[in-house]
Amino acid sequence: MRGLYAIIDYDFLAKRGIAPLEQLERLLVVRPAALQLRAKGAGAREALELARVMAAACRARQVPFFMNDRPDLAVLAESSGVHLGQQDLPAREVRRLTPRLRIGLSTHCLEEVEQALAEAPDYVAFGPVFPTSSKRNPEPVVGLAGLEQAARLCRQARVPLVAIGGIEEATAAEVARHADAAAFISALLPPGGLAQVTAAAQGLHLALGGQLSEGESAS
Ligand code: 3NM
Repeated sequence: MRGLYAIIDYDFLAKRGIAPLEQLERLLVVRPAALQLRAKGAGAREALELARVMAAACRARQVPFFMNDRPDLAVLAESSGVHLGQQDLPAREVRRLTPRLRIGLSTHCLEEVEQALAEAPDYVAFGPVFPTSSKRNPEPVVGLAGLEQAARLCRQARVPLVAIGGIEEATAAEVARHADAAAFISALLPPGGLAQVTAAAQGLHLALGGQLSEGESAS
């Protein structure tokens, strides 16, 4: 996993009157390292419908698709995996439900990183690295110094590290010195709106050391 981990945030987009599938198309052009649907404000039926479309589109591009929070929806949508927060089902319970899903675990301090690594997840997400306004009640900022410490633990365990929270193109290269990938919400929807999504995603993916897919240019 190297480069851009794109998050499509249902609530963030709804506030701006943008349909999640419109952002999806523009992100997939870049072939990010992974893509997640975060749909905290959507009902289960709507979230499932969206996840099904997204999972299929991601599969066609060979982009791993992760459903946030909900292993049941992840299975039904035939997702690659599920991203679990500290309040969601534990990884070992999800594995009892299904051994098929890849599992990403969200962490916010080194103790949580250690606990997460003990579950042998497919990746660990760690943040917020910088202040963010895209999450309600975010945990304290961990900074680049915290990220560096988390990276040491993840490297030892050979588990990919995804940095998250307040990261922008200007800080992406520095983040990539420690993390394998970085996740974004707001930087994927610049002030120019949908028209700038692909360019923003490309810039972030390249700054993180991700590779552009065949036929794409960095222009
Ligand atoms: N989780 P932006 S920070 C969804 O620290 C989320 O676990 C975080 O959005 C964590 O790129 C965050 O706009 C928000 O800051 C990421």
